[in-house]
Amino acid sequence: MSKFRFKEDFVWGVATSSYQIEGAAHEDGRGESIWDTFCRVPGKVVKGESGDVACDHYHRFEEDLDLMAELGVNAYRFSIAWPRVQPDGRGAFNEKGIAFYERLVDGLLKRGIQPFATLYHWDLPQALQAEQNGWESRDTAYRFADYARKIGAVLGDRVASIATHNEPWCTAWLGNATGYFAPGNADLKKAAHVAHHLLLSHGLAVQALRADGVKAPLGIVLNQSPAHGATDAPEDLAAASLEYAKFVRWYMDPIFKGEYPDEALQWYGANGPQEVIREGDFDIIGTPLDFLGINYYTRIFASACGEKRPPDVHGFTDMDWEIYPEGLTELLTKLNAEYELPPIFITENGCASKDVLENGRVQDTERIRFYDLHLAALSEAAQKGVDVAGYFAWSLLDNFEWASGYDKRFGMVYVDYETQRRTLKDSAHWYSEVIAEHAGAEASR
Ligand code: GCO
Repeated sequence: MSKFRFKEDFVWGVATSSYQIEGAAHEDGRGESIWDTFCRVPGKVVKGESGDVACDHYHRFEEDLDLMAELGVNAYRFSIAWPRVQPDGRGAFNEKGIAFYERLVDGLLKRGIQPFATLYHWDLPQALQAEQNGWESRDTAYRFADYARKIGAVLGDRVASIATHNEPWCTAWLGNATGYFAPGNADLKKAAHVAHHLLLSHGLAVQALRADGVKAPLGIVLNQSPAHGATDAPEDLAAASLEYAKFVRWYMDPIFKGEYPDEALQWYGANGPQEVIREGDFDIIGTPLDFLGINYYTRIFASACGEKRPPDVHGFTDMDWEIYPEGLTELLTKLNAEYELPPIFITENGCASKDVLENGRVQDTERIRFYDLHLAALSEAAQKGVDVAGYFAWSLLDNFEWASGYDKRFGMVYVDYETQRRTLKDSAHWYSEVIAEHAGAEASR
């Protein structure tokens, strides 16, 4: 009997992204991405690491597909590297790059695993950054729609869904307001302009794919958290409300309500998106979606007087992120009350932990506890009426954790980067049992 209650056709998956696992950064015609460039900037990535080799998934994808089949997942969320498909971000497409994703998708289908494709997981063709400052330029939104149409034409009849973007907040805020991620800008107005062009590109791509007759469900993936004040003092509650507006509503409101949240617009002031918003943009951005992907990791804990560490309720992950499963139930029920939502997939949830491979085994009990707590929280949200369609564990493999490099391990499968040997961790075996129990429970219901 499964202790988690989800609908019978619930999707059980694992997730990865192109730059974090593929490697083969200069192979078969792949163009440079802004992350290839960013990794070469001294000090930006721990130990100066990069995705040059990563998990060598480009060459080892059949083995990784077999691992997924062994896990018993019925879906796999992956991203397509735009520069592998269209090296310059415009013009010619790279047939070898496209062929890789056709082999990947066909390999999934052959194993009965549904392919959930993401068009953009941060690896913008460097040529677009060099020529027109990437997402700062409105034209890049139109380049993205052209790229989307190509993927729709080639894979649209084989993939189970297409998400336009993964976590536009990371691209806009971490990549352009803080400089922590590629391309490394630290300029609030650039971040607001980038966010608007990402949202516009999302809407343009959805409209173009629909116009081309692509049948795959279309959506977007947003990283979200509920926000709490460090205390009940009005100034802390106001700080939490503002952070929620900047992090969650900044993307949800344009897509589902046709406007930016006023609270956050006030905070941006002259650095807001007003200069780049054009007549009709919100009609494009608000094109109805078939699903919403939500990546959940933790809550926002806000204080009016700077950083405040949350109380230690369930502990902290190796990223020093608070483990807060209750936040997933709270977030989903709040969103469900405030927006007209399509079905929701949890497209990422997982934790980094200090995994040790010993005698061919990784006893990642902390990760099992993390998944157990969050699946219970998700099940509670489903019982409260949230239309929860599926769950993707982040991640299948240990992989390149962006500015943290390879030190932070999120995988259910341990990767020895010296040998590229994969080892299923205890959490992988646990996840397999959970999936089997759910299938059994549903069959007997
Ligand atoms: C994200 C990205 C992933 C990360 C994962 C852990 O959500 O930031 O989608 O690429 O690796 O979330 O940080």
